[in-house]
Amino acid sequence: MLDELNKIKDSATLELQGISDLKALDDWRVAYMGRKGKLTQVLRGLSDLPIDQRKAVGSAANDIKTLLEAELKGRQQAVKDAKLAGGLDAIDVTLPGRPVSLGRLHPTTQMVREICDAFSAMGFEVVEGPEVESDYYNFEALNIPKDHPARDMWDTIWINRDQTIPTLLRTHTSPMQVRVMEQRQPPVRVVVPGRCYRYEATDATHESVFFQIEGLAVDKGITFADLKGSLFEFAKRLFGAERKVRFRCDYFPFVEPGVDMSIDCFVCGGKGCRLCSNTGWIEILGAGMVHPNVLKGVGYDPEVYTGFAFGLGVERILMLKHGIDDIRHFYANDLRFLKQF
Ligand code: FA5
Repeated sequence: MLDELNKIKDSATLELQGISDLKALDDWRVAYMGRKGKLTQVLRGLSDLPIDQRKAVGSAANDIKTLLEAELKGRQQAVKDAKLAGGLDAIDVTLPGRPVSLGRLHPTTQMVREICDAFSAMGFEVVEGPEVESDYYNFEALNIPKDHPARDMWDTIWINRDQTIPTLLRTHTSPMQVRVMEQRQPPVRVVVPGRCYRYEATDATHESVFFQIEGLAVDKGITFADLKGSLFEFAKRLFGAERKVRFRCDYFPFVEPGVDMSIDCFVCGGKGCRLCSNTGWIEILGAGMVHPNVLKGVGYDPEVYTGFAFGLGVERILMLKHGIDDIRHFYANDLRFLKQF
């Protein structure tokens, strides 16, 4: 009986070495260790053996079974590895694909579009202008002559201060008021989104590069009521129909009168909270009626035409809308921040 077992072992081992596909390996397993397999038959016949042989044969048969099972496992793995290394199966087409990381619009771009859409719906055209400006458009044409103390309000990054036409990085989008009026006759209704630059010590609310949106409307008979109505409508579209607005006097050399506009705090409804510094109001923009000197400068007769202008900081509005506590997050390129928009 032991001889028979050894023969089974030798033939099984020899046969196994020549098999190189998984189906044939399974057939081999059935032939030797299946229900009617050669080794199984021997094990079944154990009970017919005399008691003194039974133990030795049984133990040898079990050892052979363990050995063959281990050899089978090793061979199955070798066949799989060989397939993966060389064949088509190296690519497992059933694996889920790696997710493609999709880009998205920067929050500032989204907000610029939202604000421009709100004004487009009121009949304003969107135009853009140069970021490298002349001293003339950034200051002089806006009623801010050389050495006027108001120039201190805009800490300027100069490109060339000494040439005949001094150039700078625009400190605000207001120069486009003048450029647009020079090129067109009233009625004029434009909004101008764009990057602005200031030589700032940056902090939680000040960046040296940031976005503004300028607005300008000039025609016969435009009054302060038009300014209030348009900006009130804009605030409602952006911050909700229930918003209240407040205008207070402010000074900008290119408007008269000048104002700043606040909305009632949309977090506390005007009761006072951290966002509105307990005032109940949040300032969102500067505005005013276009100064007669600016109109004269572009050849419009201020006795015939009047207009209003406004300018707002895009990141500041984003900060208010989303409760962001530091403007520097916008341009720090941290995807954990940007992916939230
Ligand atoms: C102006 O720049 C005027 N040109 C606005 C204006 C236009 C008034 C038309 C009247 C008529 P001001 O310096 O306040 O004003 O800036 C306008 C807005 O830009 C501010 O309310 C703020 O939201 C934003 N802003 C100004 N400086 C910075 C800065 N360093 N970082 C981020 N936002 C800024």
